[in-house]
Amino acid sequence: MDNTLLDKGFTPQPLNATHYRELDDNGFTILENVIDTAWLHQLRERFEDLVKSEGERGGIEAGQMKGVRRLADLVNKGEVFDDIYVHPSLLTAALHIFQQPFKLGSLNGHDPLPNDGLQVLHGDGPPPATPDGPFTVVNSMWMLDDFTRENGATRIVPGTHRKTENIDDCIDDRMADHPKQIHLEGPAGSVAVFNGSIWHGSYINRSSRPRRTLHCAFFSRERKQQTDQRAHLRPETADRLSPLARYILDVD
Ligand SMILES: O=C(O)CCC(=O)C(=O)O
Repeated sequence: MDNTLLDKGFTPQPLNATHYRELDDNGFTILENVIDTAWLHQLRERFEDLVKSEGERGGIEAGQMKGVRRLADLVNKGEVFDDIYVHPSLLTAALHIFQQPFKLGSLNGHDPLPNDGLQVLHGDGPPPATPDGPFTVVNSMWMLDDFTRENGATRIVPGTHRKTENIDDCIDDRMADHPKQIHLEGPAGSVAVFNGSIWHGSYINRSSRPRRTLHCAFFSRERKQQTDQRAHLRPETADRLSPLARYILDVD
């Protein structure tokens, strides 16, 4: 447990036994109905506004990808994103995986364009030193659209979060389908939480529809953030942050 998290105002929101088992055994779980309809519309609207206003610069703070509409540093790009990285169920799931203090690594957006979006299988963090950890990255996928196999729902290889080998020593072609991969499918408004060491990747969007998501990633506290929140923090963001948000962002 991280007592500072509690001191700063975090109230754990216990998940059901299936979620904990899936996080432990498979390396991921899907929480449904996290985003209500009104919030979902606001998030989609802001996603589209930012894609339009940022144009070719979209995602540049964290990394752009051909064939994918990307956004980055969303902490500083709208109040509508404030409740994501302090969401009680998300923090509860993250703490269950980490078992140590953690902070936000980055909050980004990702939408594979039709007939594009295939990404190499990868882990977001290094393989753990032992199959039981310690784990240093937890990621989450906030589904702004229904995630289906057809529109490029993320592929993921269950159980690989416990592999201590480097992925390149296990797979010759990381673009190819993996025989054990499955897809993170779920209705819009769901949040998939996964151990960052698991092998996963964005998949081809074979539909003509968007497959928008927000990636809210946490890193163990000693790691360097993908987005340095102290450097990026805008005054208007700082003005509305709770003590818990400041701790998660590591801006003090
Ligand atoms: O949005 C997805 O399907 C996964 C993207 C991903 O893993 C990444 O950008 O590193």
